[in-house]
Amino acid sequence: MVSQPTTSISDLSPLEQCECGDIGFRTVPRDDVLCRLQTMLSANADTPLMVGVVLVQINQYQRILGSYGYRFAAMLSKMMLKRLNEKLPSKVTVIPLSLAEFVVLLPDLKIRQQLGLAINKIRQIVFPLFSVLGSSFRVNVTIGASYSVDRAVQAPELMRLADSALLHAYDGRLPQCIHDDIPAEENEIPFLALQLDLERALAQNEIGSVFQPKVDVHTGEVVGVESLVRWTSPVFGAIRPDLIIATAERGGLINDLTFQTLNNAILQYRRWGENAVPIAVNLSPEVIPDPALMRFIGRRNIWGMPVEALTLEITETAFMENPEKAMEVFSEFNEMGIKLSMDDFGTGYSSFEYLKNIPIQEIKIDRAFVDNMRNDRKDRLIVHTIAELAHGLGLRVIAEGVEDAETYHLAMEAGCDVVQGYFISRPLPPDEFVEWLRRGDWYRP
Ligand code: G
Ligand code: G
Ligand code: MN
Repeated sequence: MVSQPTTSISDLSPLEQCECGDIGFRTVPRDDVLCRLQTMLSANADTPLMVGVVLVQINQYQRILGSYGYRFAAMLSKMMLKRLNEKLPSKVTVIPLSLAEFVVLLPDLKIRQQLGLAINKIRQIVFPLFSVLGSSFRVNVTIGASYSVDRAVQAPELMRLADSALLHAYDGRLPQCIHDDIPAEENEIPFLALQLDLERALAQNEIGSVFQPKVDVHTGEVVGVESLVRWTSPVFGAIRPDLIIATAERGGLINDLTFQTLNNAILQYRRWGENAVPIAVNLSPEVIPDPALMRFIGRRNIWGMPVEALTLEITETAFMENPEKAMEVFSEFNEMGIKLSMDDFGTGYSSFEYLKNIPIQEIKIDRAFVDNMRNDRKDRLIVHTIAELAHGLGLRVIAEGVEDAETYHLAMEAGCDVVQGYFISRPLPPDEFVEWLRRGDWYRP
């Protein structure tokens, strides 16, 4: 008689002893996924069929873990895996990469649209409530996908494309993304390398500023300039300003960038001497709560530029992300004598409550409204109404994005005080600004 081996509780590992023990959710290493993927790609080699990779990530999984614990979270993941397996066609492979991430491999796509349909199907499957330990749950997912458009693509690259699509979705706060939706230049410039080069450029003072004039609509007099960041990376070429800002924000470099743009402004102001005009600098919402920046701006003696000549432009959205903090910081700026301007007005969600109390001196109406005044009576009405409201509150009104004489006059009729845009001038390098000022040939009504 063969004696059965018996296991006593003391033989078990601590994990197995604990009552939450094994939920039976096994993740698969990426290496194994790549093997499966490569097999699918090889199987299609002599056919026109393509392979699709769909990464499905549960949003805020850390919140589920932190609020309900591992056991609960793992049961949810297990239910989701089960649903996907049951509801997707059997030729489709669903693999759990982690508790929060699944990869769905589609072996035989005929056209790209099928990938989109598969993504919709996955959303439909995931959407209905999950019931875990007596509680109902809605799971939200972010999806990144790729497919073998390029017939020669290998599994690791196809997987990377899906990962980069998922990243793009997160960065853009999109629900989903397929790799060929990503703008080409974003694929060409790897974020981490760009971040490193930006860090170096900041250390070496390579970030430049250009200046776009603002003129009084009635007199045509230059009342100031807006400084706009410019940078040509020696490695990647000219980088769009919004990409510079996004890279700086994500890479923890935004404070340095702000110091540099403020420094550029101060330096230029001094160099312009008798031609100097007030300068507006854009402030990223990320730097608003930074005490070091506040101290820097507050140290009047290092300026060599009267504080009164500085305006800070902050977008309406930035104001509203943290209104209390914004209110506090802006009051401090105000006490220092610095002017504040609410940028891109009309596109965010400011409440009248804040508009009433926030210590700003100026509103810049978003160019989307300004630009469209020529074509649309409603946009004229919006600009007119914003101007009237702003004047009632004692604020100056700027129309940005004025591109022709007609818009200039419409802005004037709508009651705007100042105009800015290509029609007056493009943003100018510092030396050209002085020349432009000397020539004095910009439009006057
Ligand atoms: O010229 P333009 O393409 O430069 O600018 C694009 C966007 O980038 C604008 O919305 C502008 O507000 C923003 N921007 C330009 N320069 C700066 C800067 O120095 N700091 C911040 N935070 N934003 C800037
Ligand atoms: O968001 P902010 O106001 O800071 O944006 C300034 C941006 O608008 C810069 O990118 C600048 O180059 C751009 N810009 C300035 N004048 C015009 C214009 O007349 N038309 C268009 N389309 N863009 C303009
Ligand atoms: Mn601006």
